[in-house]
Amino acid sequence: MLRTLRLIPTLSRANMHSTAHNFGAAQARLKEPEDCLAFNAEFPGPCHYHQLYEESLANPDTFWTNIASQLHFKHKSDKGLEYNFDQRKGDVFVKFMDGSITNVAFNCLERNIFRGLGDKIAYKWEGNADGDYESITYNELRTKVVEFSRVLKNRGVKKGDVVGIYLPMIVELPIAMLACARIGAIHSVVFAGFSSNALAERLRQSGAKTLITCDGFYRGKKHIPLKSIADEALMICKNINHSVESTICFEHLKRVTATGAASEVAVINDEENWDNAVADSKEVSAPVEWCQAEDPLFILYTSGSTGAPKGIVHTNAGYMTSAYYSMQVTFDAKPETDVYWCMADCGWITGHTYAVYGPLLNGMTSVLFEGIPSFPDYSRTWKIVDKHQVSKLYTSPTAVRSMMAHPDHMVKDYERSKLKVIGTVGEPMNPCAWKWLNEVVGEKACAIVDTYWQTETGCHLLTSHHTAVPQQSGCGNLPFLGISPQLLDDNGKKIRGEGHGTLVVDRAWPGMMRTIWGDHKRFIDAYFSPYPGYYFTGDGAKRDDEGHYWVTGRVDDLMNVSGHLLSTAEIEAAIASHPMVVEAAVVATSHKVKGQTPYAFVTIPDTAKFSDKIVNEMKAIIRKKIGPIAVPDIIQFAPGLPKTRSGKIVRRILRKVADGEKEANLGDTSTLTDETVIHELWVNRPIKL
Ligand code: 6R9
Repeated sequence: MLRTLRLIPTLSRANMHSTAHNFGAAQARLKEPEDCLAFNAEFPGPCHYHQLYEESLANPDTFWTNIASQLHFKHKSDKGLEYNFDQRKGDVFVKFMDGSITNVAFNCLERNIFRGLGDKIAYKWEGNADGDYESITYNELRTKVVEFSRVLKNRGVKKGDVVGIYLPMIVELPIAMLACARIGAIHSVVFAGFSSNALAERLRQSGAKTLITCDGFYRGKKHIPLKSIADEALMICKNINHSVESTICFEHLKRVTATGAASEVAVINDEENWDNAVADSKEVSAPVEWCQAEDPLFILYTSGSTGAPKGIVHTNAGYMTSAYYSMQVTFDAKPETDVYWCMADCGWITGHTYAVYGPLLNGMTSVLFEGIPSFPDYSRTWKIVDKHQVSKLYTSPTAVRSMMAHPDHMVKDYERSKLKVIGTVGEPMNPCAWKWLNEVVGEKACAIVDTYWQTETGCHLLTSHHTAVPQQSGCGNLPFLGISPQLLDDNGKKIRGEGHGTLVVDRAWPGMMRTIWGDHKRFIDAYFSPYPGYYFTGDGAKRDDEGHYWVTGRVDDLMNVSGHLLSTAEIEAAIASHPMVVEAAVVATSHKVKGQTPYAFVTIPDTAKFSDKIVNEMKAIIRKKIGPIAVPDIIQFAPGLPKTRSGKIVRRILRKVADGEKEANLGDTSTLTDETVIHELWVNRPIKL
């Protein structure tokens, strides 16, 4: 029965019109379906990609509502996609199946149980310690979700309320998310690696009155006292006039093997304790809350280029449809036989769409991993792949780079014969990482699928689907079904055919964000004002003569560290809060494993000495305010910063210093107020060139 899930919308060819995209060359070379099978005969997938793609753009309403019809709606309206991307024509908005009524958690759980999947394993949980393992079936998961929905109801959480979730990768994380979805509450997951300040700021911004956390966890050998960090965040919340009324804390540490010394023992009051809360709410009724298609499902904060994080809002019907379908197509989902593993944390969008909603909507069995690829050693990933006979793996270039630095036997000692598709996300895939995945991990029998997308897009935008794009290193991506990307030049003019420009999208798709929580103006300013009529991704891209896209990186002031977006402004603000700092500028520099890493230039008063002590204090502030991931590898003393006459820091020059370029290769410096500061930057570089 599950096999019939892949839907091929039926549209008459006569209805199709050609799109503005230049796929001519690709199509000429790739005649479907025979030729695409030649690329990889083992993988069926959407061989008819080009035909499906044309259909998805020619008649999007039919295309998407046909897909949605495989999911459960209590009521279906006759609406499809409605949107306006051009603020000159009125408010910017996106809607899908407006007026329809559904529930995403019901679709993830009850719908699968009614289809006979109740005893199927939903999650195979691998703990941080090798040997800590648990599995949970769809029936059991539903029982836990209902239990926790009762807890939330008992705490007064109502439809439309925001619930903060601060948990590591344990089954209670999807349980808490699904319980929110079941009762129509809006979850706002905060990555468990974020600091108390970052958590407090997100709780305040989202208006969350309830916080779900756990006592602590181990990350490798390191004990993370999550409850103490959460308590600190609640204190900070009080100081910033936001009160969180209710905390629920899961006792996780008692069920795991300690892999290091516990730094602090959490204090959990009886009324905070998850198990007590479950016992106390047994009689509470928590039925499925039927939600409007456009009711918010969740908020997820992502870095903003001006510093303050943006609360991206996703809604029920559209997000559900895109998560369901993109999971199915990109990974060639075969729910009866697949064991799927998305290595991303649920604190990021990849964990939301491709570790929780996508796989559950498709009735998949997934691995949920609490640990890190380096613990107990770098063979852990492959040990898990072998143990669970993983067939589809979703990872990141940064994880791949960290693993490929170790001997091949750490992979080859483990069986990977079931592995068929390896997806990557977060950053561009570099050729040597691709080669390693292809040759060492996949032994040339796996499809390697780069996926480009964003928190804002909710689902894949560009992918190198292996049946549509030749499987070879350095191949670009094609748009996902229903996605219509464009490249714009510096004047905002569409680039036709080959070229390099700003990546935008000219029409809506169901799973895209709807607004920024509490700041619709910022939503318009950030994403729709730069190029009216287009969704602005913030990335640059090239398009080759075959219509393949190559994302080249951010065009704004964000950097991508190990697949996580960080704002330079946010790190600069943290450094500037050190009392000695006169001015700070942060740029991204390339890093062998992390892709990019922050590099800071700091000016202190002439009278003060730039010492290791000051540098360590600054690092501690960044760690506390943002989190360890944002700590620069190098904090360099800069007697002055290069500035334009209008006072704008010229980061182009700072990037050159950080990248270790020779002083002579500076480019034009004529717009600087004081050219003498430049030489000083090279003189003060801690690693001499
Ligand atoms: C899913 C996710 C989004 C930003 C995005 C871009 C970068 C993501 C990429 C990629 C090149 C890929 N990015 N995937 N760049 N190739 N395959 O990562 O969401 O955390 O919001 O980051 O990440 O710069 O704009 P998010």
